[in-house]
Amino acid sequence: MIDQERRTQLREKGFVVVKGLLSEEEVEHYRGMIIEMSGKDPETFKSSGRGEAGWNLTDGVSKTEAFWPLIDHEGLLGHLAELLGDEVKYLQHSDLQAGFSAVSWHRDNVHRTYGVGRDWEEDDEDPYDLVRVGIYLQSHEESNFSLGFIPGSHRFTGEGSSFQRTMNEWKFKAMGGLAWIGPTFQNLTPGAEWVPTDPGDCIIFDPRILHSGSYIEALKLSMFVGYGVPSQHFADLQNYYRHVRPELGYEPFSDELVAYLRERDLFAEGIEDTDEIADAYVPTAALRKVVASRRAGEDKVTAGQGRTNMEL
Ligand SMILES: O=C(O)CCC(=O)C(=O)O
Ligand SMILES: [Fe+2]
Repeated sequence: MIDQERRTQLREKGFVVVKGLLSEEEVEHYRGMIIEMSGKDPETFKSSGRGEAGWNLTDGVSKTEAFWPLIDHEGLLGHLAELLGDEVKYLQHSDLQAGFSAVSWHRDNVHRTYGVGRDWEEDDEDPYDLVRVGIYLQSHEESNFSLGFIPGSHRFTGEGSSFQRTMNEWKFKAMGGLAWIGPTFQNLTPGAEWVPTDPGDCIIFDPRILHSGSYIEALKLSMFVGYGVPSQHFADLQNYYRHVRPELGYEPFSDELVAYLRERDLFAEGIEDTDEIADAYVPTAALRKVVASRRAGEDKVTAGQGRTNMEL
């Protein structure tokens, strides 16, 4: 059943925080698996910035059966039903991350230029009912990690004139660039709301909202999953990651995952595959090459040149 107050928060502000979604046992279970897969050692990990490069397995939850219980986690599905209703399906937009923090302001959706493209066209008939869910497994005290948001930056119809808001977008682009210099610049971003996270905490957000990870001082471990109510927006986001951004290494769902989702009524039926989405954001060719080679574990950047992670 929809909880109108929380739904309004998601729609107006762009994110909702669920403290302690996972139990201590679940946190330990998922932590152990990510540490093993990533080869990252919490004892020796060097912080982001000029520290060690992070590990990010794109679409890691869909690709790794041991993580599927997260997809139909009862508590999480309960929150999603309150926010988006009973028609929620699993959306192919996932990640497993260790020591990875995307430290510049960015969006995770298809149309990343504010107001351009159909992600920004929504009405009561065709709402943008998609969310990205981040679940964190490390303490704030140790890692100093917070996820930052610019509240309201996901809606074209939000507060302020469209001219004012377009100017604002340029400001955040500039701030995004400055954030690469270091945490002091990142902390100067006006209007940002920073959400500190502790083990098992979950943040449910609109993929269009401007957000940024903070710099980290210890190994950060996180898992991302996507959900939504099937629509053109849903099809666009799935096709975007699967077909428009091949350098990210998304693959079609395995037959086993499709069966797993169908058994739980979480599979979005009938989405047609396409690699053509007008106005979709694509990084420069050079950036795509870096992303692809990092994904393949061929990162040749040497220590001292800066190991800060980029957004995808
Ligand atoms: O650093 C974080 O936890 C945020 C990561 C992020 O924004 C992303 O993976 O898209
Ligand atoms: Fe992101």
